[in-house]
Amino acid sequence: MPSRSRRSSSRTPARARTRALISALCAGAAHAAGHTVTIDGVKFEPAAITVARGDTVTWINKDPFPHTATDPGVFDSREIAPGKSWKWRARRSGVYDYGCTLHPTMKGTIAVR
Ligand SMILES: [Cu+2]
Repeated sequence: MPSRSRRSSSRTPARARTRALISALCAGAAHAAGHTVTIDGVKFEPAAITVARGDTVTWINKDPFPHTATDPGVFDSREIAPGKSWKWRARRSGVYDYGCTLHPTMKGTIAVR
């Protein structure tokens, strides 16, 4: 059947165009990923993460008392209340060692590619 074969042969290029469009969108600078660090049991989890420039890191405090995510001179969440979160956008590459100003044993690292 000529009409059926024509239809099926036109399907592949359409799909390829869609795939090309999606990968073009994902390759753009505007495509930023989100990462989550959970604060639970007086620990950052995961303690070390690697993100890309432009990505966002969100700390979620699951403890029943406040914490901070602080790298002095780079970022400072101030007190994140229980059940609340705080977001930071990684704009420059580098390795950022941070901690909680309220609990000196809490340490974390963010590597920004
Ligand atoms: Cu803390």
